[in-house]
Amino acid sequence: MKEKMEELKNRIMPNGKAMILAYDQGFEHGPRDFLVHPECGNFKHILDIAQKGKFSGLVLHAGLAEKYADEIADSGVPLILKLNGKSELFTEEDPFSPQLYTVEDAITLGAIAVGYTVYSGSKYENEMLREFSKIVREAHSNGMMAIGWMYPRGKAIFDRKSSSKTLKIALDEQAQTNQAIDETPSIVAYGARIGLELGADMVKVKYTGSPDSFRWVVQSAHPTRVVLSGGPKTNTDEEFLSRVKDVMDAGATGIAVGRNVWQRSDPLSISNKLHQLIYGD
Ligand code: FBP
Repeated sequence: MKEKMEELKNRIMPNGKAMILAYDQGFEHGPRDFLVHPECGNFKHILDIAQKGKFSGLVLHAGLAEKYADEIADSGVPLILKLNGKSELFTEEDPFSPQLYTVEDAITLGAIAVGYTVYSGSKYENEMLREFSKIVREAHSNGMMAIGWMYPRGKAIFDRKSSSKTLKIALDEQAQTNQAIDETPSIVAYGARIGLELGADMVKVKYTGSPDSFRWVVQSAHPTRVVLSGGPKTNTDEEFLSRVKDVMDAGATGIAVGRNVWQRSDPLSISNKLHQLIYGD
């Protein structure tokens, strides 16, 4: 099992670095994310970007993974199945993203790793922590990697009267930088650490605004690998590339991003630049 795990890890992290394309936004945000560029909603176009752009993984929900199983297998791009999800139509302040598929489903669909979002801080965090910890165990028993989308979120993290000491530190950080509370170093680092404590092999987190603060996130998760979540498309390629450079300088393993690649008019051009930054070629 250990050998299988090593082999699969090398596929998602060739040379120890990861460049993952996320395409679960049609579920999480809705097809509005595809309006900016008509081809964004065409899965074959996305798979083409993943293959030609030399991505080391592609994140999907089960529907696309099943409908395009042959094309994905032919492309050679490693599949990461996202096991939970929620739509943005449900707007309660405390989010819950239920598990929808199992590790067994992921294996049947040809995935070599599984992903799961944990909204720590939500009043439903207990449920998500429980589900993800079980998924990590099942994935590891099958020699697969488990990746946590660690996104602290919910009413409690906006409560200025909260008794959480981390939140007090985060509010001080926010006062200095004007960052969103869920992007402050203390909150992001705590989410990343929970991923490590639950056994995740990799955690995907938001950017904290500077290489120094991101280094703290990487240290908090160590030895779990840390990858950057992209966020909305930046105005220029350079702006996004500079953020990726910052996180790589801070010790990140790479990226797991979507809109900043496939919403661009020339997704292959930015993919090549990202590959250069992450792998040096
Ligand atoms: P992007 O790079 O497009 O931001 O995607 C990263 C991601 O984590 C997706 O996997 C997921 O669908 C989405 O962000 C969740 O976004 P939000 O932070 O709005 O919930």
